[in-house]
Parts: sequence; C-alpha cells; structure tokens
Amino acid sequence: MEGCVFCRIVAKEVQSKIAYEDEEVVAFHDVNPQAPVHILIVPRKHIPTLNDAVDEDQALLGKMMLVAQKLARELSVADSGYRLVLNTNRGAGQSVFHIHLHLLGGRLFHWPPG
Ligand code: DGP
Repeated sequence: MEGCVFCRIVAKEVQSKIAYEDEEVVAFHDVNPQAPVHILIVPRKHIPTLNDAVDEDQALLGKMMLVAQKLARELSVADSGYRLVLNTNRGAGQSVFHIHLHLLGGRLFHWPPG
C-alpha cells in the first residue's frame, strides 16, 4: 500500500536488516529495539490492524507465530523466554498501520506491561 513503510520494507524500497523471509512473511530487526532481540514479523499482505484480518488470513496469522518461534530458537531466546506483542490501534501503542508481531527477548520482562 502506498505510503506504508512496512510495505516499502517488504518491497525492499526501504532498507532493513532482514532476519527471515518467505513468500508470505518478512521478519526484520526493529529500528528502535526495546530488547537485545527485537524483530518485527510482518505479512507481505497489507493488513492495517488485527481488526482488519478476516477468516482467510487465519493461516497467515498462524504462520507469523511459527516464524516467531523459529526465530526465537535461532536467536537463542526460546529457552530463556521471549514475548510476542501485537499492538492494535493507537491506544495500545500501534504506530505503523501494517500488522506486525514484535518478537522481544534477551532480557527480563515484567507483567503487567506498561
Ligand atoms: P508499533 O508501535 O507496534 O506500531 O511498532 C512499530 C515498530 O516499527 C516500532 O518499534 C519501530 C519500528 N519501525 C518503524 N519504522 C521502521 C523502519 O523504517 N524500519 C524498521 N526496521 N523498523 C521500523
């Protein structure tokens, strides 16, 4: 989608440090990391928020979770622990309106989140 920075990253028009990609999903390092491991897992398909996902996106959403699991293993945070975050709308902290799963690891996380 025009004007969407994550669409531009997926299209390689904007540079990023890619950790994983396949025909459906791209994962890249967050430009402003909040933990030693901070990867964003995004679908190639432009879905603005989780509220916009539909039944046909079910497998894609599941795939994002499994890519997170694979990267957590590869980046050696699977056993120590990691957090997956999917902010939906501004009140939850969403600032880029192309759905993305944050994979955070490599430090201790507290609950409740801020
Ligand atoms: P959220 O607040 O949940 O919408 O998270 C958006 C994240 O995207 C935020 O942690 C910073 C990251 N981000 C924004 N623009 C860019 C960019 O151009 N490149 C990369 N690598 N990350 C970005």
